[in-house]
Formats: sequence, structure tokens, C-alpha cells
Amino acid sequence: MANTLSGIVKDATNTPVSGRLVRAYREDTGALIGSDTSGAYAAEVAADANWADVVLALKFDSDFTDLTSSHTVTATNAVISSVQSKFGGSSAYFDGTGDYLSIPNSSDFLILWGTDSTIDFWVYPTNIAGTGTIVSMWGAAETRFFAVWVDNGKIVLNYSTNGISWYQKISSDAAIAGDVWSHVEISYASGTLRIFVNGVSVFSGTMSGTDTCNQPLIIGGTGNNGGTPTYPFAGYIDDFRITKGLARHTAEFAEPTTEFATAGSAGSVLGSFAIDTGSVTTECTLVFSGESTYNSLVISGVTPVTT
Ligand SMILES: [Ca+2]
Repeated sequence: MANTLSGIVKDATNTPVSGRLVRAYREDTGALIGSDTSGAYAAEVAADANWADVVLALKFDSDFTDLTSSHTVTATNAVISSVQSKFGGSSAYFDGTGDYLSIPNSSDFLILWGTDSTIDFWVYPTNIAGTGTIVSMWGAAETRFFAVWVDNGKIVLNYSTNGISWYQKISSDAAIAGDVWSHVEISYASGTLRIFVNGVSVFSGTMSGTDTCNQPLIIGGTGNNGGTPTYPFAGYIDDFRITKGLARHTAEFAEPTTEFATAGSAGSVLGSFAIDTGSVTTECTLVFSGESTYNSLVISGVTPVTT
């Protein structure tokens, strides 16, 4: 069990302060054990209780990083844009000509059949006419799996259960409008596929079969065997997520009012520090950086060294 010295750095007026370097030395040998800088206040961030089921999480806030750290996203022409954002100040922008994201093939994306799963995202089309692809795993004959389109305002899920022949599930309403954000969730639970737009049900029907696919996951176009994806999307996508092992909703719901949660964090109080003392359990001396300046600092709430 790790041992920790923790506490709160305060100034001469007994006010917690951040940015103060604290060092801990062994009392017996004087050896440096470790150091930490007192921190700023950070609010607790609630975790997604089903975070372990999330296989792809893209917020597009500063880059294309998959927040699950599971997959590498390569952007071709698509960019992070602050022109439009549902959450976090920016989103992914696709201009409709040769813009897409590619993620190497993975069994993580073998969803929709046999395992409860969810694809959800926010979409802001700048051209609502025609067909724009949100996400696909789709190659030539025998490598087709699924492709989600915004097609003249409707959500279309193309799918194949043998990689060759393919079918469509189409939303009942042309609920996706141009130049406005809409939330889309496609969930699969126990043989039933559901599509929700802004939390409202626009499709529910049975779906069965099994399939595999060796194609990359493409966001912004329908896969084309390594060539430029077809049916390109024009507009913005934000908060894109794939969850495998869970249908997030099987009934209508209120559309999200905040960005999706991830692993969460415990938060911290102003001025707090924590020094890992490892296996050292001897008494320690705490020293602040710039002692002449910070001699008046005091420590409160120091946790005694424990084993
Ligand atoms: Ca964002």
C-alpha cells in the first residue's frame, strides 16, 4: 500500500494557495522522498457509470483524440473548428469534399448484432439535401457492415448481415434540419433497433444476424476500399460516441444538455497537495519552495504516514 503525505498549503492569512512547491525529506537521512505543487480548485466531474463499455469517445474539443485511448484517429482534410460547437467550444468540420476520419479496423466496432450497443452523436449539417455519411464500416461487396447516413433530413442505417446483400432502416421523420444541432442515438437491444432524434423515437424494429468486417471505421464518408469515401458529409459533428455492451436508451428520453461523461475525476480543494512516500514510513520534514518567501506558510490536515 502506498503511503501519502497530504495537506493544504495556506498563506500567512490562513488562506489556501495554489502553485506552492512542497518537498518531503526523510527525517533520518535527509534524502528527498518526493514533491508536489499545491493545486487549484477543481470541481468533481461525474463519471459515466458505463464508461467501461465505451469503445470510442470523440469530443473534438481540441483534437481528434479518442478519449478511451483505445483507437487512433487519422484526419484527412477534416478539421477541428470553433465556428460551431455543441459542447466544449469546438467540433469536427467536414466541408463535403474529401473530408473524413479513419480509424483502423477493430472488433470493438462489431456492434448492432448479437450485442446491445449504441451509437450517439450531435450533427449540424450545412447542406441537408442529398446523402451525407456520419459513420461507416463499409467496403466493396463482401466487406459491408454498416453505414449511418443523414439522407434529406432522415436517418438511414444501411446494414448487411453477410457482407454482400444489404438493407436499410429509415427513420419515419425528416427530423434532421440544416444549420442546427440535432442529437441522434441509434441503439440495439435484444433484437430491436431504435433510432432517436433529439430523444424522440423515429424508428423501432427488429434486427438480427451476424457479420464480421475487415474495413476501417470511417466518420464523414462511406468506406471505399481505401479510396476516398463516398457519400461525404458536409457540416459539423460533435460528441461522437460508440458504446458496446449497452443500449443507452430503449425508450424516449430528454436530449442531453451537457457533454457526455467520461472516466470522471475526484476533483480537488484549493491548495491541496499529496506526496507519495512509497515504502518510506519514517518521519518526514516538509519544505516549501522559496523558504524566505513562504516561511509563514502553514500546513493543515496533514495525513500521518500510514502503512
Ligand atoms: Ca466538442
